[in-house]
Amino acid sequence: MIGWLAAWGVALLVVVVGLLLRRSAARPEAPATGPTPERARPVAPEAELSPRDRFRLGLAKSRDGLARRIRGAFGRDEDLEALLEALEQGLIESDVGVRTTQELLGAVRALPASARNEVGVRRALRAEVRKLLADDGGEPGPAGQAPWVCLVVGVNGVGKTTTIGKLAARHRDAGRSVLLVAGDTFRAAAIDQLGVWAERTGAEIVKQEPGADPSSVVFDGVGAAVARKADVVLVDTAGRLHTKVNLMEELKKVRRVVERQCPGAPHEVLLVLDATTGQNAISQARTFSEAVEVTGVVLSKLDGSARGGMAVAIRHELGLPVRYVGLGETAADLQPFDLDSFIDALLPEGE
Ligand SMILES: Nc1nc2c(ncn2[C@@H]2O[C@H](COP(=O)(O)OP(=O)(O)O)[C@@H](O)[C@H]2O)c(=O)[nH]1
Ligand SMILES: [Mg+2]
Repeated sequence: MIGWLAAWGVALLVVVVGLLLRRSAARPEAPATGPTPERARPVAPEAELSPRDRFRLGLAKSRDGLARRIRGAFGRDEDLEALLEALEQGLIESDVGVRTTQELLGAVRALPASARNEVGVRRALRAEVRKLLADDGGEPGPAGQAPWVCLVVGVNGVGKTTTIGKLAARHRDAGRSVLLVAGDTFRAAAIDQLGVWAERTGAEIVKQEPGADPSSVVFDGVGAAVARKADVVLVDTAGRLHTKVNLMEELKKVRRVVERQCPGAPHEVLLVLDATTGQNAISQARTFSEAVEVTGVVLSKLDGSARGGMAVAIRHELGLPVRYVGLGETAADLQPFDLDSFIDALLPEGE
């Protein structure tokens, strides 16, 4: 009898442990409690992750930071003003931006007292973010134009060249021919870096010697793309800031050359902003917008930064759509901005 009971006990233990192991294996992330979880390693190789999972993984720090701040806003005080103040601080620390934060707080203020709890506030914030970002749409790309020309601009180190490499990979995967133009002629390393991406993705590249006039490279590159009937042209540009005025003049000139070589181009001017630079990115966006008519933003380095709120601020304060987010350094880490994935990754409904 005792032996029989012991056998059943062991069997039960095996089943329970098995179930627990399965549960933890199915969860790609560390539990939300305790200190900031490290960026969790995915169970599946990164290449097999769905876009939604990539958003979740890349925005882990932003999500945890915001969750802690929202949670911290409750419990101490029942007073609405105290709650709003704590939320305001949390949202601003997440780089949602002062003006946008006020809009979001308005939605919380409008909540009936019965919904003024963590779940209710999350719902209100989610709904308001959805409203503010509602018309962000789709991945830019050729719609009959050949070539379709995309100019990529931004200050040094934000991730322009890397983004071009990732974009080249996406367009190549979609079966398009791609030509890269090495318009950042300032350093030899920048030209080489683009060359590596060209090789890796099977794109063509047009380049000149370091120190060459960027406009001349762009003239050659776009001219070649027109002659060869390339599908997509991605133009890299320099971004060194110590010559801010010169840089803007240079970019205007590059833009004019593109227009002249290919009527109707550039079809897209992507401004790359580094999410880790916070509100400074907003002023960069203003400066670039004035010079070259930016049509969309790539928010890079969202992985590992606790400032995912930037995407909301950019859309709301600058009226620029966020086209892509950079969630790492590999080709698969550039993701088209998807509103639902973004909101679920940043502000999950029940956490
Ligand atoms: N973690 C992370 N690093 C990135 C991302 N995008 C670019 N980088 C890194 O940022 C650094 C600067 O990138 P680069 O493309 O050379 O910037 P550029 O000067 O604007 O052309 C490189 O080390 C890149 O690997 C991203 O989305 N996430
Ligand atoms: Mg570069």
